[in-house]
Amino acid sequence: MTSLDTDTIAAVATPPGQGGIGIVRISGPRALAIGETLTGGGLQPRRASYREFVDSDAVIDRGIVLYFPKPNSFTGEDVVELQGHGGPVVLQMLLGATVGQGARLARPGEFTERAFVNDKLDLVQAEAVADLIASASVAAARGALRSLAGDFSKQVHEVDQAILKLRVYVEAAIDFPDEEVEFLEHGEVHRKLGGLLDGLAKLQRDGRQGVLLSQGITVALVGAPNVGKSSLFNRLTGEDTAIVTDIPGTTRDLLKVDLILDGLPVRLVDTAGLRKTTNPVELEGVRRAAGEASRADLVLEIRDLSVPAADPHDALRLPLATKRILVLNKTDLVSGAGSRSAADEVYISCLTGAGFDELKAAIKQQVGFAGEAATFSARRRHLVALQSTRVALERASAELAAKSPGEIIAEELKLAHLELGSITGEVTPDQLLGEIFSTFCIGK
Ligand SMILES: Nc1nc2c(ncn2[C@@H]2O[C@H](COP(=O)(O)OP(=O)(O)OP(=O)(O)O)[C@@H](O)[C@H]2O)c(=O)[nH]1
Ligand SMILES: [Mg+2]
Repeated sequence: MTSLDTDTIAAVATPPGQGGIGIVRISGPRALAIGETLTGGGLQPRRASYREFVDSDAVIDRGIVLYFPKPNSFTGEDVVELQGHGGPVVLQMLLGATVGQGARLARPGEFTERAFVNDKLDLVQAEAVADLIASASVAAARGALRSLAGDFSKQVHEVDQAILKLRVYVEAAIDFPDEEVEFLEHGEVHRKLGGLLDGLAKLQRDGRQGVLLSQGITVALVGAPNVGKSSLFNRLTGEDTAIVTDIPGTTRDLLKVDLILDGLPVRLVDTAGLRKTTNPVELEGVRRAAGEASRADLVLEIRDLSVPAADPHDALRLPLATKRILVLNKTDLVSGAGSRSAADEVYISCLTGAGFDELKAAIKQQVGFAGEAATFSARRRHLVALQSTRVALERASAELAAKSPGEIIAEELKLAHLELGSITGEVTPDQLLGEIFSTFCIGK
């Protein structure tokens, strides 16, 4: 666990700009003394008092002061909140006054980091705080709240306990060498490992949903000029943002809009039509389009049904790993088209809106989004750790099948245990903690 300075930190906890109320938050051993100096003393735990906020005899503001004694506070330390008027100058004066009394300006996420260090939250819950603040949809906010409430941590903990039990079992076998072989061979370890891998598979599935829900996907619209990429962009976003003309090569810049597609956060990117060109501006557009296509989680490759298929030499060359859906546009111009949609091939008309429900369904299916059903928020970091846990458990299983010595199986189980522990922060290196908390906003 990280060792923390026991200094007192302060920050403006409300967003920058003007607002009805602005809050300065103080946490640490001197929080009460500083709060009392600025508000006249006599603060009662968890009681709101209306006070003047005074710095060196000058009244800065009037407002509510709250005092939460440790350990029953967000950070687990003494916390004082000064709730004044939400003007940037007033709040900076108030913050300056706390610093004048010995507080230090908090780093981003430092309040939540202290909550983690003081065991008020585990790492998954601390990350959920940031995800809740950043959530882009109602579903994402609900997911973050579930993680914050400990739903995800609980499931991780269950698998963690099962690995621990198995470790104890295997280590016991090693301690009784005469019985070791029998111990490991009579199928019990094999059965338990199988159960563990099943539990892990469920956690991985839920985790993937959680990542989709909280972090969303990038979808790039690519194709030859004039096929209707910008028309599709405008129809999906519901706004007339992109310029649409019948002149091939209209779009040059990348256009990006964030939208929520049935609960799935999507960053949609319109790109320049791909073709050979000598125009330097268009050339740069084509270069950016190709870059965007290779970075996106999903590519919608759009074709115009009303014109003959392009020369295969001009066909798009996307990295094989990129997921894609072939979108055949302008069905309104071709009689008989439009009823054969599949998960990776959809017929639409940007003019009439035909096929858009199928297109949305295909997007969700391609990225494996199961909908807004009860799930928690998760991060890619968690998925990586879950996968490493699986790899270690599978190695343990292979060693068991190969009748390897108990020590080797025990070692793999230990690795699996460490990987899983990094999710909730039981065995997370300080450097990773620094990275996680530095992405928070100041005052949280
Ligand atoms: N009839 C019909 N016309 C369409 C449809 N979709 C797009 N168009 C027309 O096709 C032309 C090109 O549309 P855009 O959306 O600008 O095509 P684009 O792929 O963005 O083209 P570039 O930006 O040049 O690469 C415009 O005249 C659109 O009105 C459709 O479904 N049906
Ligand atoms: Mg365009």
